[in-house]
This record gives sequence, structure tokens and C-alpha cells, in this order.
Amino acid sequence: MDINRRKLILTGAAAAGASIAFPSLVWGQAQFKMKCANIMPADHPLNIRLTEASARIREQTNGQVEIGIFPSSQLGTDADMLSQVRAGAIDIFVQSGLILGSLVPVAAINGIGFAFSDYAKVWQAMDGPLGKNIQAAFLKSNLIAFDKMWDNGFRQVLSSSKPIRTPDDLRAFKIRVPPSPLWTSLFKSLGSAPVSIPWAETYSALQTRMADGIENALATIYFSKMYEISKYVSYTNHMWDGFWTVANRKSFESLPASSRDIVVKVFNEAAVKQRTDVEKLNGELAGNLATKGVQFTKVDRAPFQEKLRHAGFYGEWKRRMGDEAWSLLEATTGKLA
Ligand code: X2X
Repeated sequence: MDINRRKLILTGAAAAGASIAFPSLVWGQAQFKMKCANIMPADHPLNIRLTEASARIREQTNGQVEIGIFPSSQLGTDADMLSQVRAGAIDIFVQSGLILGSLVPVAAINGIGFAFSDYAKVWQAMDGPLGKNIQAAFLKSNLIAFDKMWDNGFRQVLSSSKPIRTPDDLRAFKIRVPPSPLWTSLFKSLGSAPVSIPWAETYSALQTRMADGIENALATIYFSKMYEISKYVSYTNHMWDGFWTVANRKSFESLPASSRDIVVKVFNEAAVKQRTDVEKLNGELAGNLATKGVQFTKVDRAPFQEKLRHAGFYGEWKRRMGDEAWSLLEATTGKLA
């Protein structure tokens, strides 16, 4: 096959893929065009609901506002995109609070190990006073955080080498964690050897054995196909992780006030629908993953939390988060430190 023909086919395939999943990427005639980026797979409910939201916003603003959705780290790694949204090169960034914590430390607080026991408590805190406190902190960095977070889910350990049953199994275990001080601290305190790797490089890190395992929610493991290389899931539920929508303040405030209200309202509604999608998937996917050869292990979580306590994890993070945010967290979770 000559080079031109090959190139044509490749370009054609890429374009077809993009146009099926993301018709809005063909920019229309809108007066305001905004880029909304994230690291999640294109077919994860986060991007399905964002795409719907984008269409609804176009409709409700009579075509004035067009929000292009860029999934799968298309616009860069976690750190790249955070710089871009601060500079206004990306208008809206949807990202895990723990990773945004490198800029706004309190945004990581929902990831404190074993803090949340169930979804009712998660939403009570994040839609309530704790969430408001975090939104105010984002604003100080000129980022407007929308009210409703998106769900990533309760995270489980996924191992390539052996099932993890006890904290002892984690000893010296090279676990990939996202670039975030809290994540590294959590797994160090559990006795493992965390390696901090951006999400976009995680699949190959597992493949090349740079990491023995990862930890994530079942839906994310499923849509990113991590089960192809890692087969043991342990139900640690060690943290709840969710995504904030943060908009560059200057770029967001350049929209007419009426359009801003529409954008916030539609994003909030989409996030609430996405929560239902993800909770359902995280509950149902085990059967599907089992047919792909994944083995599931139930674990007793108490010794893991005990280990964290012993290592001084809760005391350290209480200090780092500050009394105000910590007491807002404990108002929902009960005493942690
Ligand atoms: O694991 C990650 O890097 C994270 C938080 O972004 C996801 O869950 C995809």
C-alpha cells in the first residue's frame, strides 16, 4: 500500500471515530466556543453525559454557546491540562478533586482513606457545606467550580500479580497512583510502594510491569480496558473519588450572564444523572468483568484502616487540610482523627 493511501485510511478511521462519539467537535457557528477537557475514556458515562449537556447548552442558548468535549487526555496529561485551564487555553476542566488538590489542597479531602462508608454520606458532604467550602477555595485560584460533582466511584485495588487480601499483601507492592500527594501518602501509609503516574500512561505502566497494580473504580477499569492486563480486583473501597467541573474564571465570565446560568444548570443536571449511571455500573460490572477473567476478592477493611491510623495518616492530613475543612468532613463521616 502506498503511503498516501495508508495515510488516507488512517485519517479516515480517526475522523470516523471522532465524529461518532463527538459530533460537537465539528465547531459550528456559535459566537462563544469553549473547550471542555478531561482524562476519562470517551465511552465512560462522564463523557456521554458531558456530550449530552453540550448539545442541550447549544439548544438552550439558541446556538450561541458551543462546548466542545475533549476526552481521553486528548489535550494533555493531568498536569498539562491544569496549567491550560488556569491560563484559559482550556475553558472547562473536569478532573478528580484529589489531582486538583495540587493547586487547591482542600479539594483532595474526599479522598481521605476510608472516610466515606456509602453514597448517601458522600453527597451529603459534597453537595453540602464541605462542597461549598471547596468551591470557595477554587474561586481564590480564579477557578469557578460548579456545584455538582461527577462520580468516579469507590475505588478498588486491581493487581496483576496476586490478590490483595490484607495490608501485608500490599507490602512493597508497586501500586500506580495518580499524581497527588494524598494518594502517595495513603499508599505509603499502607506499607506499599506507590508510583505516581499520569492516567494516560497507566495502561502501559501495567503492561511493562513498572507497576504491579492500580486502584480505581470498576467502571473506569472497564472502560479503560485495564482488565486486559490485570486480573485481581480486591474490594477495598478505600476511598470515594469524584470529579469537579472547574471553569477558567475570565473565560467563563466572558459569557453573557443568561448563558452562564444555562451552562451551570445543565452541567449540574448532567452530573446528577451521571451519578446514577456510575453507581449502577459499579454495582453491575463485576459479572461482566468476571467473563473477561477477572477474579474478585472481598476484604476485611478494618485492618487497612487500622494500619493508616497507626502510621499517623489521619493526624497528618488533619493538619494539612486545616481544622475547618476537617470538621466539615467529620460532620458527615464521624470522627477520623
Ligand atoms: O486514576 C486516575 O488517574 C483518575 C483519578 O484520574 C481516574 O480515576 C481516571
